[in-house]
Amino acid sequence: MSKIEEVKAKVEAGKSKLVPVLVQEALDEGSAPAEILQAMVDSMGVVGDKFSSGEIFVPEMLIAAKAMSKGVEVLKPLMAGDGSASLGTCVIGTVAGDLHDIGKNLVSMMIESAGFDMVDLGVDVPADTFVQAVKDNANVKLVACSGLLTTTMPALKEAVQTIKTAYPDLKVIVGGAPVTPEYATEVGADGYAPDAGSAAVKAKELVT
Ligand code: B1M
Repeated sequence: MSKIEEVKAKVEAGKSKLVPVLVQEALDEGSAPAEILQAMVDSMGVVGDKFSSGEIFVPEMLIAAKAMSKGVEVLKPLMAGDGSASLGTCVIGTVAGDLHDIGKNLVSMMIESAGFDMVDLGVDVPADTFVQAVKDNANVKLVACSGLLTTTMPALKEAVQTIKTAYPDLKVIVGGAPVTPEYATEVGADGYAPDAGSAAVKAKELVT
């Protein structure tokens, strides 16, 4: 089994102590950070499929998520930007009722590496909290809202509309597995991205 395959297997098995060690070993063997990251994202897809088919339950999903987060911590310094030019501040969070944060964290990491200063509000963020964060922080140019559940799509809509009502000119980007470009347009977002890499590209495009 290659080191990357081992990383995948141990994320799926939720081995939080082992995953960061294996990620480091994969790096030491010359694997690219992006390749290792993609392997872990693929593992979460497998975990989701197993949950859907009733093979595993919420606790197993949770420990797999923790294992992936530990692996991402090892990669984060390698994927950060050089900090030379700031494009402004980006406020990011997962919308109200939604506790999924791995995708949001990856998006945050990539937007940061594109040159933004990040203010991460975490998960389960009410619409008004996004607005408050824009008030409380200097030079906010972008708000990024993540939503992973079909049941929290209305919360995503509320977040975008509340932010846009308070700050009509502020750019808002949305994303997450159930979000489509059509939905993003419908709720009044300025941008949509399907994954973390394209979120960084779109973020930059929106403010420059
Ligand atoms: Co949950 N969960 N979960 N879960 N979970 C999903 C999302 C699900 C698809 C699993 C399934 O049924 N196959 C399903 C949603 C179904 C639906 O709504 N259609 C689901 C469910 C049902 C639930 C619960 C309701 C289960 C229950 O309690 N019965 C519950 C809800 C809790 C809540 O939020 N209120 C629940 C709970 C959990 C855990 C807490 C156990 C855990 C999350 C832990 C954590 O995040 N810290 C969890 C996990 C781990 C998953 C899966 C397995 C993995 C999610 C993940 O991290 N993926 C997931 C199945 C799956 O995704 N296949 C599932 C990896 C991550 C890198 O991808 O988050 O999609 P993703 O992010 C991507 C893109 O979406 C995009 O870029 C990211 C990186 O490329 N993106 C953006 C995300 N945000 C963006 C923002 C942008 C742009 C792009 O701009 C701002």
